Order: sequence, then structure tokens, then C-alpha cells
Amino acid sequence: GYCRGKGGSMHIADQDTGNLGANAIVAGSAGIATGAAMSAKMRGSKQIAVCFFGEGALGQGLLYEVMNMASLWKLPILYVCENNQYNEYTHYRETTAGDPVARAQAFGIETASIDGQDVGVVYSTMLRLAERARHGEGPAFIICDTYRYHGHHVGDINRSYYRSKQEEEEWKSKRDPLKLVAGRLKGQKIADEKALAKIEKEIRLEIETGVQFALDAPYPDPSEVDLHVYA
Ligand SMILES: Cc1ncc(C[n+]2csc(CCOP(=O)(O)OP(=O)(O)O)c2C)c(N)n1
Repeated sequence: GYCRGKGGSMHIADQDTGNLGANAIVAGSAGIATGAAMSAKMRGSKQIAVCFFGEGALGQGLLYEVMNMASLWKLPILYVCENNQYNEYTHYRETTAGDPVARAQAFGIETASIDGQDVGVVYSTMLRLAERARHGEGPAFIICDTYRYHGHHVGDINRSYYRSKQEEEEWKSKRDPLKLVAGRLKGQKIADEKALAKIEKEIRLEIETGVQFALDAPYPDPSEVDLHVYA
């Protein structure tokens, strides 16, 4: 697989497709992506960099250092904050003063505050801001409201001490992005129940095949322990 058996979802990297690597450092992606955006600008490659981070990153100084540089140097970068409401087990309102987008606006950065559960809105916003960045008009900061359905980690099973079951159910039943987009496609007669069921079946099969590929793969040879790792 991508990590050659040496990392999990937090360490996926695939430079062939432009994925410079995930990491476990809160806000770490913002520093890496800003460097990539600077490289793209210096090379005149017309590429843009996009980084994703949780709202917990709003408490990290690195984010403000790089947004300052990106604005000054008009770097082609999109900072995407996925606000899933909780920094691990703490509601972000307990850790974040003021308005999140005001932070980016203070650097003169273009901002958008959107419903991250609405596929259409996410698509059109990203398209607009990506084109803007690609044409030398500088960075943007997008905050997408979303939700984490399960625990912060596999052991985070009883979550009632920090959020209610009712809240979880409301996001799942009323604001699920796949249900919302399916409803819209049906309403506009672009897809019917049968077509949607077929897509779901194909995707489930793709995921199951991927999981089976990982389970069947051999462990890396101990002699490779210091290959593809760096600090
Ligand atoms: C620099 C740094 N400090 C602390 C941690 C420990 N830590 C792991 S996840 C997390 C909270 C992150 O919250 P958020 O950005 O909202 O992401 P989410 O939990 O929603 O995925 C913290 C503090 C870390 N990984 N990196």
C-alpha cells in the first residue's frame, strides 16, 4: 500500500498524485502546504496547494505565521478548516475565542464560511477559490461546518460526557452529505433509487477490495525498517 506497511491513515503520502503527506501534527499541513505553494509560485507552475486541518489548528501559532506569509507573497494556497465541532473531546467554542474567519481576514485573506455537508456548495466554493489562486489572486481560507460521526479514536465509545446521542443522531439523520446529495439528485430527476443503489454497491465493493488487499499483504521485511522513514 501507500505506506508500505509502515504507517496508518495519519501518514498517507502519494507524491505521484500531488499528496505531499498527511501527518499527526495539529496544523502541520499548513506549513508544508505553504512551502509547496511558494515552490509552485517560484517555478511558475500554475499549481496550487490545498491543506486540510481541524478547527483545533486555530489554536496553533504556525497557522498564523504561514497565513501572514501567504498573504504578503500572494501564494496560491487554500487553507481548508474542517470544523467538526470538537477538538478531540472539547467543543471548539470552549477553546476558540471570537470568529474563526476573522483570523484569516486580519491578514487580508479571502474567506468563505460554508456548510461542509453540502457537496454542491463545497464544490462551487472550492472551484471559485482555486481558480482565483491559480490566477495569482492569492490565498483563501475556507471553514466548512461538519461533524465526526464516531469517536476521536477507536476507544472513544462512550461519548455522552462531552456530547449527546441526540446531537449525533440529528447530524446523521438531517445533515448527512450523501443523503442530502442523493435527495437532490432524485429531486432533479438526475438519478433514481436504482442508479444510486448501483453506485453504492460499486463503492462498497471497492472499499471491501481495498481492505482485503491490506489484510492479505505481507508485513514489510525487518531489513526495510529504516527505508522510507525520515525525521
Ligand atoms: C501540535 C500537536 N499538539 C497536540 C496534539 C494532540 N492532539 C491530537 S488530535 C488533537 C485535537 C485536534 O482537534 P481538531 O484539529 O479539531 O481535529 P479533530 O479532533 O476534529 O480531528 C490534539 C490536541 C497533536 N497531535 N499535535
